[in-house]
Formats: sequence, structure tokens, C-alpha cells
Amino acid sequence: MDLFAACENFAFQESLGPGAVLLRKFCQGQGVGQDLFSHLLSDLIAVVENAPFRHMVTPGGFEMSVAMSNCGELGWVTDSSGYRYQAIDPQTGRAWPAMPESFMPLAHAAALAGGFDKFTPDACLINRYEIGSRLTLHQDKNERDFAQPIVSVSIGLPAVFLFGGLERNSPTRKVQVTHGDVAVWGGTSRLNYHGILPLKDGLHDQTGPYRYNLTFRKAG
Ligand code: MD3
Ligand code: FE
Repeated sequence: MDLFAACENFAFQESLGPGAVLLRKFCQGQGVGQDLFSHLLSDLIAVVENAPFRHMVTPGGFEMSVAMSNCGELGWVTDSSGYRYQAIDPQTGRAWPAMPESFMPLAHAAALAGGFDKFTPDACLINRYEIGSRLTLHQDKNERDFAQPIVSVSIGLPAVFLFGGLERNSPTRKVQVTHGDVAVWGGTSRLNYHGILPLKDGLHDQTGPYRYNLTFRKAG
């Protein structure tokens, strides 16, 4: 069975809503992304040597507790003038690093497992959570085409993901995500509110006191 046939049959799919699926252990054990995943962490480290993690500031003037970087054609940034995607890293004045070779096939395979066969991400936002870091409820709506899903990959310490609805005050459910879990957010769930609860204390054998999350997006 080839990679793409394997993806469509991936056994640990858990539906989170219409168009939203959690692929538990997609990158581990029997997961089809295992070989790709083995290079992910070293590739991530190479990216952030060229585009260092930084705590960006929201338009409202708050420094984010999550440290961020990007790779790919476009990167997501926030500062006093707003949220947006841009081709230049404002901290280095250079283009964001290219997407490493291990990233794209993993994003493709996961999107396919989630039912999206023409995912062409041009941006990968890299989040780094330290103990206590969190991401308050928000929607991802700076991308141009909401018909394209977002693929997220969890690396390192576990976290509790909050998955809400189309309004800020819609009920939320809590979903635990751990190392190697991948989620695909598309369809009518694409604009749902979501967030991450404060990261609990811990040490992961591959990432130490951190959780990393990659989100692949078609931004432009
Ligand atoms: C549900 N990151 O970077 S990924 C983000 O774990 C972000 O770092 C979180 O939210 C993290 O914007 C969660 C999961 C995610 C991403 C996009 C979504 C869930 C989503 C879009 C719609 C619905
Ligand atoms: Fe988000």
C-alpha cells in the first residue's frame, strides 16, 4: 500500500465536527507519517536558527505567551498595526526560511486522511509553548481561502485543546493532544473558535519543557 492509500485508511481517526478530524498518533507507531516525522524536529530546529522564536505583540498591546516563527512563502505576524501574513520576517528583514523537505509530505498526507486532496500550503506557523503558555479562544481568519483546511501537528508536551463553535460564546469541548497527533480543520469547522489551555508542567524526552505546534495554511 502506498502512502496515500494508507492515509485514506488511517485507523485512529476521531471526528471533531464536520470537516474536522483528529488523527491520533498519525506520526507514531502504526501512523503513516512516522518516517516523515523522524526528521521533523531537527528540521524545525534548523528553521528557527534562521528565523528565531519571538514573542509577538497583539494589536491591543499584549505580548503573546506563545513564542512563534514561520517557514514557507508567507509567515503570520502580529504587531501594533494588526494581524497579517507577509513574505518578510520583520525581525531579520529576510524571507522566511523555506519549508523543510519533511514538512510538506506530512501536511499532504494528513490533509488527504482528513478528506482534502488538493491542499497546497504556502505558510507554516510554528508555535512554541513553555510551561504556562496558552492561546486564548480565537478564529483563524487571516487566510484568503477558507475552503482550504488547516493542518496542525503537535510535538512534545501534551496540551488541552479547546474546540468551540462559530461564536466566541459557543460551548467548547476539551480535547487532549499529545506528541505525534495531527488534526485537520476544514469544512464548516474551519472558522470555529479554538484555543490552548495553559501548558502543564512536564518534561518530554524529545522537547524538554516545551510543546511545539506546526500549523500548515494556505494563506495567500
Ligand atoms: C480549529 N494553534 O496557531 S492548532 C494557531 O496548538 C492555533 O498551537 C493551536 O490555534 C496550537 O492559530 C491550535 C489547531 C487548530 C488550528 C486551526 C484551527 C485548530 C483549529 C482552525 C479552525 C478550527
Ligand atoms: Fe488558531
